[in-house]
Amino acid sequence: MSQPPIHVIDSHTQGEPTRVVVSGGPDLGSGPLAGRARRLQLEHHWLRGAVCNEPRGHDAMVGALLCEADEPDCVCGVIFFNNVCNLGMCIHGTIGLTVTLAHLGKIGVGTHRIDTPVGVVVSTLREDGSVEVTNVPSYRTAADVGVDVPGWGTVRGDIAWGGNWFFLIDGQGPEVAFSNLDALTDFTWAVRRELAAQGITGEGGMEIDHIESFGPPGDPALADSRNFVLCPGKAYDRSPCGTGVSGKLACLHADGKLAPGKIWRQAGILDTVFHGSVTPLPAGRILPRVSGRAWVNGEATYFFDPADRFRYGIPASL
Ligand code: PYC
Repeated sequence: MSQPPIHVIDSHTQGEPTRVVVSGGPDLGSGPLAGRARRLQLEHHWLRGAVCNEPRGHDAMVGALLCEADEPDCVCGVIFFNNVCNLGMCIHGTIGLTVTLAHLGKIGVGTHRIDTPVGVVVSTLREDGSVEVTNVPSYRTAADVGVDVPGWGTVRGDIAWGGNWFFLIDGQGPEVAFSNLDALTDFTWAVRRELAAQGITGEGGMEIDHIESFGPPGDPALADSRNFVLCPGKAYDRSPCGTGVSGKLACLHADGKLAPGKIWRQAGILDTVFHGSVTPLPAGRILPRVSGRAWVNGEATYFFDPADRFRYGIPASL
């Protein structure tokens, strides 16, 4: 049977794209979003290729499958994915999803609960069009961990959960600047490979699949820091990466460098800025709030002609 069309709405969050699949996606059944995300990964790989791979997508594209929520009082559920895997949470994607739902007339200004595979998040669409996301509880599991990286020596960083697993590096490797994208990609990719090879993981052996490198901001009047974030498929985040900002906030708070309610201004590699703050929780955890802006910039219907060899995207290997 040929695949019926799917309908998508595109947005970008300060440079980073989100493609929301609003209809025609696979039937993943019901129950907790984590189980449905596993089914998407194992049984419906075609969606990732159709949405995130060329010829329709590219390696920086983040897909967002709109679902029924399982948790009560949520406006919707969502499963985020990129060209290689699902994401636990995605803040730039939640900001994109929020403006997309508003564009569709499904929500207005105000506070909306959204179910995700790692827990419920709360998205607030403000009068001025900006969006604040209250993320899942975030925390640092290890500080100042050394990993030996050929060509770079011992690279030190913190391990933190912000809805995805991050290794956060400060002041090492290539200068964090847009002119250094290739060198930053090589450096962070080498770190990621060595973390995996040396068995350095997040909790429960979870792979650390996001690497975040920090340097000074381009303009200290606008930001406190600039980051480069390498995503699991080797693309870099064009935004400051909200789950990465959550991990950073957890580390800053654990180091006594960020008081509750104080604003941390995190620039990404394009010098677009997310604002973050923390509310302390028991056991050294924090509840991060991260805000930014997104713009709806396209809408499409995808067709799946059985005669089209690349209807599900060009695979990583032929
Ligand atoms: O904003 O959380 C984020 C994110 C994760 C991966 C790409 N963006």
